[in-house]
Amino acid sequence: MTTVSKDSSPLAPLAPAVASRTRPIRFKDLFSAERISLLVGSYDFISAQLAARHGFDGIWASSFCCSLSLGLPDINLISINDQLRFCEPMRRAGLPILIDADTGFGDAMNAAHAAQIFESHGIGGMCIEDNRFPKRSSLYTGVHRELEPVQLFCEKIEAARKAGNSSDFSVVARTEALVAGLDLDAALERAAAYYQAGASAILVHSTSSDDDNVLRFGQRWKFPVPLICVPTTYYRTSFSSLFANGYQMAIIANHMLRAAYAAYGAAMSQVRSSASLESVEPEIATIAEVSRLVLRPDTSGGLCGVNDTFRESDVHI
Ligand code: SPV
Ligand code: MG
Repeated sequence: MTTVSKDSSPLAPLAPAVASRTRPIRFKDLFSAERISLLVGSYDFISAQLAARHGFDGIWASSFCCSLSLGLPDINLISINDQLRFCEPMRRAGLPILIDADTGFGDAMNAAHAAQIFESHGIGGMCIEDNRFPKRSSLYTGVHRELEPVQLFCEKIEAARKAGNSSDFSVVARTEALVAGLDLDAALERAAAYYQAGASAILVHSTSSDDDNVLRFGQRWKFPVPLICVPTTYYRTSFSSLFANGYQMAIIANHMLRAAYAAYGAAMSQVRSSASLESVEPEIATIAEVSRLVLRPDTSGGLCGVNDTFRESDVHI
């Protein structure tokens, strides 16, 4: 079945990247034998900058967070150009970006087109999931879930891998088998087929609060590509336990957005109840603190120089 992407782009297309911004990040270099790598779900410059400042390894351009920040549900509404618009400020944080490309924007040709565009904008990789278009967020409950036939999804992976000009662009294949209620064997079977189709890494998703299937998947995985997981619902599992059970990367998918939402709410509630800005002032970042993200002190101690994060030649994208 050929799937059709709904390109309801609420944002204007990006101009092509300038040469200095197209240096690709080798996403695959994030995987290490010594420790688990951590990506943070981000959706704007500040969330990406905080991920960099706190020592995380990369950015997950989360469809859940990017959709929500546009006031949209995570149901395959955001387009290739939307994702590029989100990545534009995020890449100023200097971390490699893995774009959450949902179902790949359509069929194999759409996925290949997306891979070409993302790579030409210096993005490190994209992740496509085996949900059938139009997907519904894995975190939404009460949803009937159908997966792509394995062969069709393999064609998407293969096409996206071949579309890139260099082997440095990663195509992560994500299986939603466990989310859709299939068993561990079915999930492993799908992932093995995606490996054979050329996936650079496998993302195994689960929305169970129990990590059992995810850990057993990691123990049984025998192929030489890294495993990634998203421990949103089995949040009690430590990163070291994920690593010990075969995962080289974990995605902290939506915590930045949820933390921001809680902090915004707490501050505004305090302003509303105290009917003044006084009590909230010590609770929030200073103007200088946030301005320093984009400016640096000039010689007289003011803040007017442009911060290094804005030097295009230094930008890691
Ligand atoms: C996202 O962050 O958009 C993801 C992870 O795809 S999840 O929301 O858990 O599906
Ligand atoms: Mg997503």
